[in-house]
Amino acid sequence: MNRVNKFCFLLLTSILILANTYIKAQATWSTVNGIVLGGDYYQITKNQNHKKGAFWNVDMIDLDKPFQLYFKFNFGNSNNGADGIAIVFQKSPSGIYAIGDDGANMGYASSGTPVLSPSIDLEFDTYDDGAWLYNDIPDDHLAINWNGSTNNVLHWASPLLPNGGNVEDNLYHIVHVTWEPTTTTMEIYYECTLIKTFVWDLKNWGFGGDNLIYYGVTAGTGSADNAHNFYDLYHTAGADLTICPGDPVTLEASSNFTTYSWSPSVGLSCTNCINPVADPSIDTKYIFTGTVGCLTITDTVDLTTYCNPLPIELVYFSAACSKQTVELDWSTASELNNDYYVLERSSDNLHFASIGTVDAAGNSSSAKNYSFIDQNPLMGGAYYRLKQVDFNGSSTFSKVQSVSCNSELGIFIYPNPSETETILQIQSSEKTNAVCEIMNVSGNVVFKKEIQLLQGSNELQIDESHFAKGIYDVSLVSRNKVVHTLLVVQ
Ligand SMILES: [Ca+2]
Ligand SMILES: [Ca+2]
Ligand SMILES: [Ca+2]
Repeated sequence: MNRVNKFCFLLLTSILILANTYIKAQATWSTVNGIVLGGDYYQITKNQNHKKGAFWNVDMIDLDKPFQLYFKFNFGNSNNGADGIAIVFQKSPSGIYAIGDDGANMGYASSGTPVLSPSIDLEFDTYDDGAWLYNDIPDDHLAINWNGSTNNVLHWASPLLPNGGNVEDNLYHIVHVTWEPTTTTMEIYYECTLIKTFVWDLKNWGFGGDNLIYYGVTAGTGSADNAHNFYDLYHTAGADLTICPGDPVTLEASSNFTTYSWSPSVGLSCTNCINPVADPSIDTKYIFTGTVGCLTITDTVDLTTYCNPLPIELVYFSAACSKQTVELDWSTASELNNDYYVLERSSDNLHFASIGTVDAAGNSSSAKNYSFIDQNPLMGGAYYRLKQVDFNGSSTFSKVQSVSCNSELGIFIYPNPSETETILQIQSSEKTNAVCEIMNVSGNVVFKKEIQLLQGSNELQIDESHFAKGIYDVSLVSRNKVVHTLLVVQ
């Protein structure tokens, strides 16, 4: 939800609250004849006779959603100059290349067949061309026309200044427009003063049911001229986010207002920077307030703090020899929607197969102990892992454990597959010499090393950075015993 607060000369005139409104973020402007001045400033026409120009946002606007558009317009420095700036909503076949005629047509209207049609045209007209042809008044004024013609009048002229007069003072003046689709109401403000409340079904009456349309600004000069410039104002707190409680996230706000601030300050790294780091521990709605001239607006970002709870809290999973069997034990601190466990075994730490299942507690907040016996362990040792399956079928895996019981020599590889380095863990029942060989699929030995094994667990580090990607046979030969396993290099 965004709010627009309008302060004029310290007088609070009104507060407008719009639900689910989005404030225009920075536009991507495409221009016809215009000049990008830099720093969000743009020139629509030079102060030369018979010029016309347009800037269109390449992103269309959605009439089904509320929006707020903010600009600063500079109408030039000559009261006798011409002709003014228009805010135009259009779906011309020419799209972002559309341009009308110069002079009193102000770049949106055409003296012949209209170019900008269909369109809704909000003209800020600074030159009185007379009531007869152009429905003008002596005061610089707002009028609303449609379909790219100065004669298709939807709203007759309203003076921009409370007491009438000229606005070509070579200063930038805030102009903003709000749209509320549920009431089909557009409000048009000049220097934060409401000039026109325009209730009209833009989507259905203006654009034949089309909700996605282009918008932009146009301007023109005739035999009198002025430079027509605008400044693109934007202020947005960025997209709503979901984070784990306390996890830091940088807020992607953007603003080119004069001042800005955040509230509340709880969980923010700073309250007057544009992109604070937020790490709230509870759901928090942050309000991003910007002020420029008479205008104060806010946008909000909702940070929802939520983490997917783990299905089980596994305290440990172990594999150990027990006579000629392998005993697998595990314990959980808590369980959530946990249906059953699958015990899986592998000879190479690559290909696992189920060796049995155990029912789970379902939901539990107290410690649970489980065990499973592998009655027929693999010769040479094996890798074991625990698969946890939810009631909805989703599953998670424990870390892999290895064990060698019924052999005098066993090799295990961590990690596998691997990229640049892996560890061979070698189990030996005695102190002895052995040779480790690694062979590629063509039968070429790429690694060979003689090693002294101690009784128990031994480790050998393999630098595989010079190995080609592929599958390798790893063998360990100790006196009359040979064991093999596979290594995958990625
Ligand atoms: Ca004027
Ligand atoms: Ca005029
Ligand atoms: Ca006019």
